Amino acid sequence: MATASASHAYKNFINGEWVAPRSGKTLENRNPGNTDELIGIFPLSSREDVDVAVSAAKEAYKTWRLIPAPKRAEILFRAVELLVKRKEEFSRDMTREMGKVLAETRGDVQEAIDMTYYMAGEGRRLFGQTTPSELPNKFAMSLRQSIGVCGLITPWNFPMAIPAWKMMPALVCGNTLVIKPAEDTPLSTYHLVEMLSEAGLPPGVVNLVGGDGPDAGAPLTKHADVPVISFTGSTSTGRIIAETCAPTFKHYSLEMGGKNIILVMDDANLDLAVDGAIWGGFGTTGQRCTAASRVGIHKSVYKEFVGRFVERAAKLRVGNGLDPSVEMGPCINEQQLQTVMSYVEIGVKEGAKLLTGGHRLAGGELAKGWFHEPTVFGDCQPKMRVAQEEIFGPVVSLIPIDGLEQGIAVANGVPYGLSASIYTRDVNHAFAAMRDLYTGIVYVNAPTIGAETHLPFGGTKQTGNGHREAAVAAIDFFTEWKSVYIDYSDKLQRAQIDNN
Ligand code: UN1
Repeated sequence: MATASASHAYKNFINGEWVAPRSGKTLENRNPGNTDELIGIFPLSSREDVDVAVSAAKEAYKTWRLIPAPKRAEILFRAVELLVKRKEEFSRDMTREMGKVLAETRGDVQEAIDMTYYMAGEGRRLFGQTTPSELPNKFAMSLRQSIGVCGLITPWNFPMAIPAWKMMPALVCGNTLVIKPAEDTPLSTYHLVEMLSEAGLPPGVVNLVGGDGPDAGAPLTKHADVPVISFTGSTSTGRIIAETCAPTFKHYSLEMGGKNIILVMDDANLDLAVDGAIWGGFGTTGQRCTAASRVGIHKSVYKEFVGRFVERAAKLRVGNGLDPSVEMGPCINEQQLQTVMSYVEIGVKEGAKLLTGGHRLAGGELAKGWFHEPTVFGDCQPKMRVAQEEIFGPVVSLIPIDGLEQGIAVANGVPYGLSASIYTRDVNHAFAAMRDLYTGIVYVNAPTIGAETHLPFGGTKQTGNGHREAAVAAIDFFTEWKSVYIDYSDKLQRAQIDNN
């Protein structure tokens, strides 16, 4: 069988074969840090390609769902061993296609590894419950059942981790799937699919269809044979997906935007808080849904924190992520860079104080990429657009706060609710914040990024639709509960009636 990496022209993976898109259309995947570098030519699939992939997944589901979960998990264990062996190569490829620095792409592949080990372990759990019946000689239990073909749509900022978050629980639970990765970073998903195929996954269980949202993603979300959709991306696309799924009551899980905050209290270890805010704000060039794009700082330490933070931000080395001295890579594409630049203008216009950065970086080697300076706005009002809207770039808005109560109000006063953090040495403040921050994730004395795979991941309000990824929460999403009653009394027993 031809492998995806045999040439620069990549294909779709459908029913265990690498096949050219029926659409005949392709897309160039270029390095966002140097657009002269072509990573590969990838399919731009159409509805027809999606249809073929869904039929393959539907057919494969008939047998895959009946394979015992521990056996399904063994394939995942084999795949993860292959991933571990090739971690460095895949990390380098990811830096080339996505731009983030090698330390971070290693983290991304590691997150895929962690999730695969975790979900493979679930193959021997997938616990249901047994419980006493209210009637004599009657047995009651709940079982997890697979659902069917899952449509997975994944973003470019975590090109291997997020596909793994969705694929591994879907598979171990007995579902089959069609995945459409982001058109900016398809290669990493190709690598993941190749590993699963090499590990012995039966044909049709995983299908990969490259392409964009309107032509490949939309037909997948609309498909009558796809009862489950899992999406990570923007809130505006998530809303369209919700509308698409509602009429037929598909199950859909949405992971969308964030406007996460770090609160720095007057008793915080400021060195630690500055370290955390730099990493949370500028790690992955701020292109994480968990990025710390706001920092709320107690007025009594505001000046000192801002001085240290701005000095560090201004010194960050921006460039090609494969260079070990580089600390921050490019924006993913021209459009994202434009978005960042437009928010800089918006911030200046609405009266935020531009403390450092604010410009595209296009000198020398950087001219061929989508680089932007680490940018900090000071003296922000909580309702300014730069303090309310997700920018998804290297821009951090600093907001002075009076104390814990107001800090929490500022933290919660945005349309999103993914992640929040507090730096404090006061245990009372820490516990009050853990209780009152209305987000899916809270950190104490650590930045807003860095979720681990065995805890639920997701957020409140416009960040999500009530579901969580990772951990057992993912198993909840990719299965359906079935309650089973077995009456061995040999007579009619009426619940709620005969036992009273
Ligand atoms: C995302 O930004 O979409 O918690 C996911 C984190 C990472 C995952 C981020 N483990 O920052």
